[in-house]
Amino acid sequence: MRFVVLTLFPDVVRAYAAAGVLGKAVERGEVEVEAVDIRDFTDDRYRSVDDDPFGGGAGMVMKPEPVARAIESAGRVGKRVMLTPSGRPFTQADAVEWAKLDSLLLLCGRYEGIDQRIRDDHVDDAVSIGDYVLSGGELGALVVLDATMRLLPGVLGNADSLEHESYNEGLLEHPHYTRPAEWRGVGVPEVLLSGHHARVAEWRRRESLRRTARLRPDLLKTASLTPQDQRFLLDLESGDQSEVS
Ligand code: 6GU
Repeated sequence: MRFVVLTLFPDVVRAYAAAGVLGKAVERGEVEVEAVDIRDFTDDRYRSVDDDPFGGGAGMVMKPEPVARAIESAGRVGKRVMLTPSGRPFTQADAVEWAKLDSLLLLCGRYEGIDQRIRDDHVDDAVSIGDYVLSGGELGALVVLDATMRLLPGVLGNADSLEHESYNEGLLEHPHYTRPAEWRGVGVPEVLLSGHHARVAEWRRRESLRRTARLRPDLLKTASLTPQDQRFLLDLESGDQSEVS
């Protein structure tokens, strides 16, 4: 899959794309990351990419022409997505959809924003990665890139992790433990050492439900819950078996 990232900081994007799982996928040719410097599409002697906002006020706005030229330089792409705190929330469902495309263009804003005419007519979507303000869209673009590329066949190298993720869909993950079974005086839940697969699966499901109820109760509204899940959650509410973890 080809990712084209339009940015004023192409080095940041290239550095990230060279590391870890993504770096390996790039080396293998499964993922291509093109970091395009928007400044290369200016034509004034100062290479200026921003200007004062019409209507006045603080801050600067990214000029439309260099951005439009940078978008056009990418050629045909599957989707063009702008990263901005004023976008709709990016979700795992977007990553699943976008992983089916052959290419994705990610447009990073800086300054107060990009001229609205770009958003209206030159991109297909505008997303945010959360309710906080970053100084630019680069971290958002890398979040979208990472969440999307790790769904591509062959990238994770461990088909099992993804299967398990989809099984657990809509709930927070259960706790994980590894050796040693006692570490600094703290043990591991006995059931995990029992070798009893059905009981392990049940424990993990309940810990997922417990953690989700405690930390992300909003997710329970849309998660697919079995009658046993529902019963466990009702027991949780009445008794007080909840804890932070
Ligand atoms: Cl995508 N960009 C910026 N600048 N701030 C954000 C964001 C994106 N998502 C949340 N905050």
